[in-house]
Amino acid sequence: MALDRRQFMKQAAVSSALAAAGAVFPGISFGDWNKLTNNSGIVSWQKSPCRFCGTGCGILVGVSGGRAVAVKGDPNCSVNKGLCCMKGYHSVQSLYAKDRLTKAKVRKNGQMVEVPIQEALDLVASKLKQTIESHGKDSVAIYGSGQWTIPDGYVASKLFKGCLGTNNVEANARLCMASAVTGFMTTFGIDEPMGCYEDMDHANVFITWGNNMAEMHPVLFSRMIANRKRRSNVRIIDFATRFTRTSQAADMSILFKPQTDLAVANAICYEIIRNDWVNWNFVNEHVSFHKGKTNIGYGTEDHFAFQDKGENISFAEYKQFLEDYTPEKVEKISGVPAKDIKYLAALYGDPSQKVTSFWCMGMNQHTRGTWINNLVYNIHLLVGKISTPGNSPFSLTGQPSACGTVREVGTLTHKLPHGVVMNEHDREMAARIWDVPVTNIDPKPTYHTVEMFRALDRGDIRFIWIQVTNPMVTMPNLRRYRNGAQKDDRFVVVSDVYPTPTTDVADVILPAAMWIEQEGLFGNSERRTQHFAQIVDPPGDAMSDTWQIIEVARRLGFDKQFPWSEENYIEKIWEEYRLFHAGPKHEMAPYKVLRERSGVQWPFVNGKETRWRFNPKHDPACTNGKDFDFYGKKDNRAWIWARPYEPAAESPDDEYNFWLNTGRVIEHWHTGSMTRRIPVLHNAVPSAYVELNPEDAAELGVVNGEMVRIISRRGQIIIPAQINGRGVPPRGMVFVPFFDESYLVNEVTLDAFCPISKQPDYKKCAVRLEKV
Ligand SMILES: Nc1nc2c(c(=O)[nH]1)N[C@H]1C(S)=C(S)[C@@H](COP(=O)(O)OP(=O)(O)OC[C@H]3O[C@@H](n4cnc5c(=O)[nH]c(N)nc54)[C@H](O)[C@@H]3O)O[C@H]1N2
Ligand SMILES: Nc1nc2c(c(=O)[nH]1)N[C@H]1C(S)=C(S)[C@@H](COP(=O)(O)OP(=O)(O)OC[C@H]3O[C@@H](n4cnc5c(=O)[nH]c(N)nc54)[C@H](O)[C@@H]3O)O[C@H]1N2
Ligand code: SF4
Ligand SMILES: [Mo]
Repeated sequence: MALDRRQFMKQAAVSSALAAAGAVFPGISFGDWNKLTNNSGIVSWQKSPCRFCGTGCGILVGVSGGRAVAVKGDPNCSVNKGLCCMKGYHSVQSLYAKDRLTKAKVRKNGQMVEVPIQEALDLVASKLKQTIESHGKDSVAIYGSGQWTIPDGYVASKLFKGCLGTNNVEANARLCMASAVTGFMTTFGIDEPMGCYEDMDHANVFITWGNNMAEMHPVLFSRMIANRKRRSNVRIIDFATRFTRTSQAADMSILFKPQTDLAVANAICYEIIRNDWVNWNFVNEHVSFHKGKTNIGYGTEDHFAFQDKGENISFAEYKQFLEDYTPEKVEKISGVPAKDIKYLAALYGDPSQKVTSFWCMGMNQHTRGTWINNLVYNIHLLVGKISTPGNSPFSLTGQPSACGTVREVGTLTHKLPHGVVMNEHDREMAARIWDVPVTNIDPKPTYHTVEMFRALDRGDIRFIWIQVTNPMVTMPNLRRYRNGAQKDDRFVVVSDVYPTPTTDVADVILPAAMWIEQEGLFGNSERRTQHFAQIVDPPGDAMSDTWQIIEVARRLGFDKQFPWSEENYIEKIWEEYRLFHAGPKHEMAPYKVLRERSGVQWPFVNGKETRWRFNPKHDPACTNGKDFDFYGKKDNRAWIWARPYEPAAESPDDEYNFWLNTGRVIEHWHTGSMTRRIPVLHNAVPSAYVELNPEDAAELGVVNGEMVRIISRRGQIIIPAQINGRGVPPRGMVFVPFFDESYLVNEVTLDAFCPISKQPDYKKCAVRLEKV
C-alpha cells in the first residue's frame, strides 16, 4: 500500500496531463463539512490558542453535537484581539477529514495491518528495549516538533534523557528556530525575545529582514498595517530576496542577493558609526565587543562538531573590521544601492524613530544563521534601541509551540528543561525533579536533527519515534534520509493524525489525538504560555502524544517517573515542569492561572507578566541598579559580534545557474497534511508550482501552467510554472512552496547548515531549469 502510494505520487508528479486535469492527488481528503456543521446549534464556546502559527492567536471554538464546528477570534486575547486569519478560522475542519487515522497499524510481512493500540504500544516498548540491549542506548531516538504540546515534549525528554539515558532527543524546530536560539545565546546568553507584540503599537519604523509576514504571520501583519493607518508617521520596509505580498504592502521594498544580508547589516553598522549615531551612553554601559572564528564551513560532512566561545575585542578593532563594509563596497556584493543602505542606517540611527525589526526563516535558515541574528542585534545595540516599548529586534517563531516546547522544555540534544546537559548543576536539578540517578543523564550531546537522520542512514540509530512532524517531506536533501529510514534493521514509529509520506515509511503508526482533542499547552513567540482544555473527544483509538509516551514508559518499568492518572496528568506534568523554571528570570504561571486566561507571559513573578526583559521598569530579574541589565551574560552586557560576510554553501554557477528558494503560502500549513484536508484552503491553492521571474520564463519559453524541470546536484522535480502570481523572484531565482507532497522540492534542496546552530539552509541552493 505504502509503495503504491509513493509510486502513484511519482507518476502524478511526472504527468503534466494529470496535473493539468487537477486529478486527485494523495494527501487530499475532505470530511463532509456541511453535514457536520448542519447541527442543532452551538452549545459552548471554549478558548484555545490557534493550532497553526507561532503568532499564537486566541480563538474560541464553537461546539455542537460533540464536535468542533466553528471558530471565532478571542476578543480577550491580547495577541489578536478577536482577529484570525483564514487558517485559524477554518482550523477545526482539519480534525474531520475522511482518512483520519483512528487505529494503530503495524507492519506484518511487509503489510500495514490494524491492531489494537495497546498491542502497538507493546511492540514499541519491546522494540525500544531490544534495540538498546543489542545496540546501546544511543541507538534509539525520538524526533518531535514545535507543534508538540509542552507536556508532549516534557515527557519525551524525561523518558529519553532522564530514564533511558540518551540525548537522542530532537525536534523539527532545529529546522526552524535553532539559529534564533544560538543568536540569542551568543548575543545575550539567554534565549527568547526581550520584547512583545505590544512593540508594534509603539514602533514607527518596521523592517522585515526576509520575513513574509503578510502570509506567515498574517494577524501580526494586520496589526502593523492597522498601526500605519492610525498614525501618520509609520513606515514599513521589506528587506528580502523575493518580492512577496509583504513587499507589496510595505512602503518600500529592498531586494538583496541571497546570503548578502550579512554584508548589508555590517554596512548599516558602518554607517551608524561613521555618522556618529552610536548611543554611547548605552554602548559604554551595556555592550561588549567580540569576534569569533571565520571560514567555519557548511556542515555537509558527517559528525560535524563546531565550538566557538569568541574573544573580546575593542571598539576600535570592531570599527576596523567594518572598513570592509562601506555601503559602496556592499552595493557590489548585495545588489542593494548604497543610498538604500544609508537610508536604512539613518532610520536605525535617528534617535526620534522607534524601530522594530522582524525576522523568521530568511535569517534562520541560513548557513550563517547565527551570525545574521548577531548582526541585526548589533544594529539595535549600537543605537540602544532595545528592550523599550517599540524598540525591538524581534525574532518571530513559526510553530505554535517552538518556544514553549522546544526552547523552554529543551527538546534538543544538548538541552534540558531550563538548562543544558553539559552543565553539572543543570543535570543535578533534572535528576532531582525527574527522580532518576544523575548518572543517567549523559553530559555529552549526541545528534542534532540532520545528524540524527544521517545516523539513522548509517545504522548508528536503529529505532526512531517520530511525533507531530513529517520529515519525509521536510528534511533537506530528502532522498538521502528517506533511503536511510527505509533500510532493513531500522524501526520507525510514527505518531500522526493522517497518512503522510512519513507514515509510509513507518513500521508502527500510532493514531494521535489532535490539538483540542486533548488538554495541552503551547508557548508562542512572545513568551506567552497558552493553555487549552480538551474540547472534543479524539476519534477511535487516537490518544495524545503525551499519553502514548507515558504508556511506553510504564511498559519499560518507569512507573515511578510517570505516575500520573488520565484524569489530571496535564496539570501534574505542568506543576512538575514548572519547578525547573523557578526564579525571576523564567518563572512560569501556575496551572490555575493558565486555565483561566488567554495566555500568560513569562517571567510571571508575583502575579505579574513581564513584557520587556532586561529593562528594570518591567523585568523583576534586573538587579544591577542601572537602566538596563543584560543578566544573561557574565559581564552583564549584550555582545556585539564582528561577523564577516561569507558566501552560501552552494551558489549558482555555469552548470546550475539559478538560485532555488523555498517556503510557504498563507493558505497552507507546512506539508499540507492538515490544510489540504480543509476544502476552502485546498481549493484556493490546490497544488504547488514554481515561481519564475517573467523575463526568465520568457527566455525559457514557458508560460503559466507549463511544466518545468528543476535539477540540482541531488535530485529533480517537474512542476508547473507560475508567472506573476503572488510572489515574484528576481531574475536568476526560482521559488517553490513545500506544502504539496506530490512535488517534493526537498529532493532538490541541500543539507548544508549553520555550523553553530546546525539549522539547514532551505532558502539557497543552485539548480538549473529545463522546459518539459
Ligand atoms: N501560512 C503559513 N504560515 C506559517 C507557516 C506555514 O506553513 N504556513 N509556517 C510557520 C513556520 S513554522 C515558519 S518557520 C514561518 C516562516 O515564515 P517566513 O520566514 O516569513 O516564511 P518563508 O516562506 O519560510 O521565508 C520567506 C522569506 O525568506 C526570505 N529569504 C530568502 N533568502 C534569504 C536570505 O538569504 N536572507 C534573508 N534575510 N532572507 C531570505 C525571503 O526574502 C522571504 O521573505 O511561518 C509560520 N507561519
Ligand atoms: N524546503 C523547505 N523545507 C522546510 C522548510 C522550508 O522553508 N523549505 N521549513 C522548515 C521548517 S521552518 C519547519 S517548521 C518544518 C516543518 O516540518 P514538519 O513538522 O515536518 O511539517 P508539518 O506539516 O507541520 O508536520 C506536522 C505533522 O504532524 C501531524 N499532526 C498534526 N497534529 C498532530 C498531533 O496532534 N499529533 C501528532 N502525532 N501528529 C500531528 C500532521 O499531520 C503532520 O504530518 O519544515 C522545514 N522544512
Ligand atoms: S495568524 Fe497564525 S495563529 Fe493567528 S489565526 Fe492565523 S495561523 Fe492561527
Ligand atoms: Mo518553522
